[in-house]
Amino acid sequence: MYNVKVSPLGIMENKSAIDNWVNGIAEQCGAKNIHWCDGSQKEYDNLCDLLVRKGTFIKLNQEKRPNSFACFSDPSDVARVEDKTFICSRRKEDAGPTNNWMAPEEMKHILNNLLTDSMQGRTLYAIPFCMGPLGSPYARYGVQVTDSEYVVVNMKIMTRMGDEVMPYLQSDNYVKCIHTIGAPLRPGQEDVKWPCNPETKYISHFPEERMVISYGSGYGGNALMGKKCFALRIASVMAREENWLAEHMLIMGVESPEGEKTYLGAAFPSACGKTNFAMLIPPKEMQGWKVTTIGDDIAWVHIRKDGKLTAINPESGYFGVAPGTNYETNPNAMESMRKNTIFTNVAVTPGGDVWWEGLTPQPPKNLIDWHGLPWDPKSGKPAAHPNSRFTAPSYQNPAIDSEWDNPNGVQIEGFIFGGRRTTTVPLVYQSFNWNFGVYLATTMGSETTAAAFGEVGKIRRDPFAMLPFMGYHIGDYVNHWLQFGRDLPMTPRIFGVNWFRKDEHGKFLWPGFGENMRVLKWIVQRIKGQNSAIESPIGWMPTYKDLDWSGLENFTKDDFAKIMEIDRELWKKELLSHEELFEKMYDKLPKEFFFMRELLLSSLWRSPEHWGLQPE
Ligand code: SAT
Ligand code: MN
Repeated sequence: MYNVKVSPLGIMENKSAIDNWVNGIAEQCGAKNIHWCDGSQKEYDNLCDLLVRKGTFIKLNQEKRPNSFACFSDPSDVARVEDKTFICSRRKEDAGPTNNWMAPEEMKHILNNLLTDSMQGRTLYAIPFCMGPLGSPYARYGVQVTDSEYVVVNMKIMTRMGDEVMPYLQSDNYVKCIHTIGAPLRPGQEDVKWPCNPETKYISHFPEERMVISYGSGYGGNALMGKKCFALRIASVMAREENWLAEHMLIMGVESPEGEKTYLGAAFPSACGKTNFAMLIPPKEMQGWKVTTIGDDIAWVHIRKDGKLTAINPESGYFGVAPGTNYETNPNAMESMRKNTIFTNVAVTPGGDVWWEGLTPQPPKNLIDWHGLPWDPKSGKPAAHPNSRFTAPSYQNPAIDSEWDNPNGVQIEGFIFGGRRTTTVPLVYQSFNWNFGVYLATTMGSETTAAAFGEVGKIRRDPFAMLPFMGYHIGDYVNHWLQFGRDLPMTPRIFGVNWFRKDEHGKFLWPGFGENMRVLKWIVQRIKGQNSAIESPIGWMPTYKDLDWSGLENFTKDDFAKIMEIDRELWKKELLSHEELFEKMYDKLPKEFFFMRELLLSSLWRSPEHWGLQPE
């Protein structure tokens, strides 16, 4: 192995091993030339200009959206492709029952053929990048090669990249990320606005080699490989080996009126409002409470020397869902994307601004839809794609936490897990202990959303909101969480939430958004031992009086009883359906889980009078 030294000037003395790797790929892929990204603003501006010239980017109105761009993807390339995402571990059983698996040699054989000459007529960009604050003991490094300028400029927002990373990069400490859109440009052939391979896509992870090869897609988690490919799938494998956690979690700070700060990690599946929650603005009646953002999507959690947990956000930007975002639902996100932002698959107004469903009650006239065509409001089709996104730098978030770039991370005192559940699951409850919390998170269910290609609205078990992002066997992952807890002198508290419960008429029972602060306050107070709860069959729950209702007095005790209701028959069914997941991971299912399920089931048989559930 090469040992690369860092000179006092901070310039890597020898990057030839990495150079060789990049040059080899460029040669195989038949790239026209190689561009090592320096990460400068000038480089970013030049690439955006190039994308405008190519017709990929539309430069937005400079007054309304300074230095911002919109683009429309190919209709085949609008979300992650889970059926084309593979974990190519050497042994099939290491990928587990929830991942697609292919033997590394077999996948490499396929990719070898596909990669050959795949970048013809295009520039190969080499992006050295860092996940986490530069120089942090918890940061990890990567080099992505790509033939997509769109990917380079998005990576510039989402990661620390370019020259500043070079001093930390060593030939044996980086994750190899190979990306091609799979659309070679033959001589004389005209380029399209969103080149990709509409037929063939492979997002392939080789965990043992710390390598990812992504072919055929230019969009989101398929192509911005620092995100799900590295920071979750590959990092989850590293984390298990090195005893830490790589999680699909936002990290938020909650400050009380007394100035006491509590940091929490919260996991929700894609497109269930993590960005909104991470940027929450409390209702004005809850004076003095404040929420600040460390991250909105991914958390890397480590055990400190004192046994407490610390977390960093490996990313430096937001790749947030646009539809539904507005000045009411998420003013901080709106401010974050006021300038220096890339919009993908939103609609564009004649005045050069952007629009999506839910931005304003009435759509502006003469919109261009996400297909790049004039939009007919009567068509019944949305103007913006349901998974349209904004890519915006973290530092533009008015609610950014002062510690967000702290190399030492922030101390995590609690975890929240939540899915999108129309029925059954109450607004909030606290697990009896760490193990029950792991059970809760493992059996978490959610209705599917547009963030992944496929049917929307079906319930699927999504353990820890990690199902699409697991780099190894789900059973090993759950056991890792249990073991992790055993290593902690004091385990953080674990909570379940559900903002999405509906009444029998299909109406949401909870107003959501800023009002979630009421739930958060109870959570923080529980962590600090400052608020009460009653025992229910599934965990500790607040009664009506335990929550702060100032400003939401029209939410009655009856409403609360409804949203907190534990329907015994539904819960018996719920527990039975856990079987389906357990059966899948049977060989690795922690033995604790059988007993916990039995315990939960048996407490459902207790009569309601004993739950103390009546709101007093
Ligand atoms: O496309 S991404 O994976 O980046 C977004 C998401 O699904 O959370
Ligand atoms: Mn996500």
